[in-house]
Amino acid sequence: MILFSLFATFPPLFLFVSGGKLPEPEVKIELVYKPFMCSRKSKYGDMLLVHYDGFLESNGTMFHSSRRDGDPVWFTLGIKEVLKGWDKGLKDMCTGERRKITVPPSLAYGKEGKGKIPPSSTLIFEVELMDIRNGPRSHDSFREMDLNDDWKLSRQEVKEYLKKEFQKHGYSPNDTHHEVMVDDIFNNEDEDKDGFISAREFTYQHDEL
Ligand SMILES: *[C@@H]1O[C@H](CO)[C@@H](O)[C@H](O)[C@H]1NC(C)=O
Ligand SMILES: *[C@@H]1O[C@H](CO)[C@@H](O)[C@H](O)[C@H]1NC(C)=O
Ligand SMILES: [Ca+2]
Ligand SMILES: [Ca+2]
Repeated sequence: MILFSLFATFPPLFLFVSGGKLPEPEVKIELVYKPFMCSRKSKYGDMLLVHYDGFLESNGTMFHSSRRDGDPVWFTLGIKEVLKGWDKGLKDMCTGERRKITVPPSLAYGKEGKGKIPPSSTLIFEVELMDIRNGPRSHDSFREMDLNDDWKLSRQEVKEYLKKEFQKHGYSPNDTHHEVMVDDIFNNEDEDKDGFISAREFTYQHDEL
């Protein structure tokens, strides 16, 4: 989990913490090609470069193809920059891997549809992951969070930051909820478990494999 793309963590935690809710519709993932070598898998906050073809499930029409129409696209996984179905369906993917993902309308363009996509369409994407890069974790955002300028982030500083982010996005702050999130963040980010997130721990992402 990544500090700077906190929003990746908000919605799931929010659901979790507020006691569940409806089961989310799922993306169906089919493996088309798995490379022999896989040194790194995509995770939330990573920037991914993909080529993709998009089809309507109803009649197989291709509505977009990055190969046909231009260049592969970069996006950041898990921050709702793309369809929800992509955020869910393109995790833990190796560079060079190809997948076919089937995305229900609620994780795509919904009841309204959009442009060439009719209302309530299930979409099929054939996606090839070309490259993975570290997501943005800027020096500036670290400095902004480090309130006492000691080059490390305490739990309190992270909590303050969460509170601000929540308010900025129209949620009222909730201490219990923030504690849970802070725990989650420290579990993932405080590599040497000294109770602080250092600038180094913040800036350089550790690969998990
Ligand atoms: C497939 O469905 C779309 C949307 O309903 C329609 O625009 C398109 O003409 C259809 N294509 C074929 C080959 O039937
Ligand atoms: C705050 O969060 C806790 C658990 O996360 C929840 O039980 C509680 O209802 C929330 N309080 C408010 C005021 O939203
Ligand atoms: Ca500090
Ligand atoms: Ca640390």
